[in-house]
Amino acid sequence: MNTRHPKPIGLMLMRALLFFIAIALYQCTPKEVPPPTAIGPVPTERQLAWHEMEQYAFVHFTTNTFTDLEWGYGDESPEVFQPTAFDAEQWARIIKAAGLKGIILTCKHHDGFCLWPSKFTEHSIKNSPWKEGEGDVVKAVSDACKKYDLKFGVYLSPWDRNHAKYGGPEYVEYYRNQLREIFENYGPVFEMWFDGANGGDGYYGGADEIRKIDGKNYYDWPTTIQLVREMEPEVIFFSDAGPDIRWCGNEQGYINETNWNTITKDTIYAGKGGINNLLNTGSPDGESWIPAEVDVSIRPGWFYHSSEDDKVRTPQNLFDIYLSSVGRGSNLLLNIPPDRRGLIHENDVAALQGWKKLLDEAFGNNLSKNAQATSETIRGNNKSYEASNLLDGDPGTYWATNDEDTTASFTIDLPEEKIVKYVLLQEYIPLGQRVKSFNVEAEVEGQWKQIASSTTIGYKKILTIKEPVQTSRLRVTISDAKACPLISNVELY
Ligand code: FUL
Repeated sequence: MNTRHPKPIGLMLMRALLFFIAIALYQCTPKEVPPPTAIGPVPTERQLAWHEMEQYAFVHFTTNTFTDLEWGYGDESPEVFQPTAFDAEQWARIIKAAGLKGIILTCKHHDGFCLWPSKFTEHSIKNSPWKEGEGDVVKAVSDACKKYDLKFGVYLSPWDRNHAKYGGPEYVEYYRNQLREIFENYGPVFEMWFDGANGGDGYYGGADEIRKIDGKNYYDWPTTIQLVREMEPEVIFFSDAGPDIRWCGNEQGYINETNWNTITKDTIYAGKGGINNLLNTGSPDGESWIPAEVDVSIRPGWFYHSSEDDKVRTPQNLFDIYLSSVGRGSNLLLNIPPDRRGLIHENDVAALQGWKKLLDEAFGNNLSKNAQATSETIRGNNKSYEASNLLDGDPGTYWATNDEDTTASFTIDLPEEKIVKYVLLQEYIPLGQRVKSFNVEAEVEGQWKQIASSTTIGYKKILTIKEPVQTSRLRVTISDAKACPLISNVELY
C-alpha cells in the first residue's frame, strides 16, 4: 500500500519562497573586500609614533652660550659655564604651553663640553663653578620632561673639537661610552640626533690642527646604532641619512611641497655634499621609509646671543614655518636657546605665545565636524572603505578606491556655508605613500571652482586657500597616485 501522501502545494511554495529569500539575502550581504596591498616601503611602528609627534623643541645650550660663539673650538675653560638662574622646568613649561611635544638637548656640541658629569672627560660641567661642579643639566632636563609629560631627546655631537684622539679609533670608543652613560642614566630617549657637521679644525687636546674624517665609515654607525638600540629599542635615529629620519636639507624651516617619505639610502650619507635638494624632496621610488625632520632656530643662531634679542622670529613667521614643515608632512624641530641665566628669554617666550595663539585661531575649530563625505568611487563598493571614514576622526580607517582607480574624487557637504581658509588632508601611510597630485574645488554659486592644488600628501598636508571662499561643498580630486589612494582624514578650517 502506498503510504506517501502528496505534499500540500502551499508548503512547497513556502519552501521555494524561503529558498529564494535566502539567496537574495546572501547576495546582498556585503562581502569582505581585502585592503589594498602596501605600495613601496612603509613606516615602522616607531616611525608612525614619531610622525604623530609633529613638533618638538631643540635646545642648544652649552659653553657657547657664555662665550658668544656658535661653534666652540674645544679649548674653552669649563669655568665659563655659569648660568645664574638655571631652571629646566621653566623651559619645559614654556615649551609645553607652546604645544611642542618634547625637547632634544645638546648634551654635547662640537666643542666637546658635556652637560652631564661624564666620567670619560674633564671637559664637562663637573669642572664648572656652577653648583660647585655638582650640577647636571641633562638630568634636570630629562626630569623636567617627565614632570611636564614631554619626550626627551639627545643630541650628542659626533664631531668633538676638544678630544685629543678625535679622528682615530679610540675616540669612537669614547663616543660610544658616552652614549652608554646617557642611555643608561637619563632615558627614556625618544630621538637621538647625530649631527652631520663632522671634522675640521679644533683644539684636539692641544694639537690645534685640522682633522678630516671619512664621513661614511669613520664612526661605523651600524655598530653604534645597534649599541643604542639594545639600550633603547624604540629610539628614533636622526642623521642626514637616517636610518629612521633624515635631515630636510636646509636650516630655514621648510620641506619641499613635494615631500616623499621615501628615499634610497645609498644616495645619502652624513657629510655627503650635493644632496640637499634630494633630502628636501625625497624620491617617489625610494627604497626606504626615511621621513624628513625640519630643524630651524627661533633666532638667527642656534645658541643664545644677546645681540640677537631683537631678531627673534615673529609669531607669523613661526606660523609660516609650521605650514611649510608640519603642513607638508614633516616634523618640526624648533630650536629655542636659553640665555646666560639658563632661562628662555622673554622675547622668545612672547614669540612662542603669539605663535600658539595664531595656531589656535587658525586650527581651533574644524568646520568639517558635522559634515558628510561621499564618493562615487569606493573600493569594492564596500562600507569599510566609504568616504565617511574621512571624517570619523579615526586614523585607522580610510577612504579607498579599487586597485585600478588612481584618479578619484570625494565630496564634503557642510551643513551650512562657511569661509574655508585651510584644507587638511592625511594619507593612510601604514600602507605606503601614494598620492602624487590632487586638487580642491569649492562649489560657488552652483559652479565648481578650483581653489587649490598640490602634489604629495603623505602623513599630512595643509593647503592654504589663497582667496578663502564661502561654500558648503568641497570636492577633492586625486589626479595622480602611485597606486589607489587611501585617505584617512580631512579637516577644514
Ligand atoms: C649643525 C651644527 O653645526 C649647528 O651648530 C647646529 O647644532 C645644527 C642643529 O646642526 O650641523
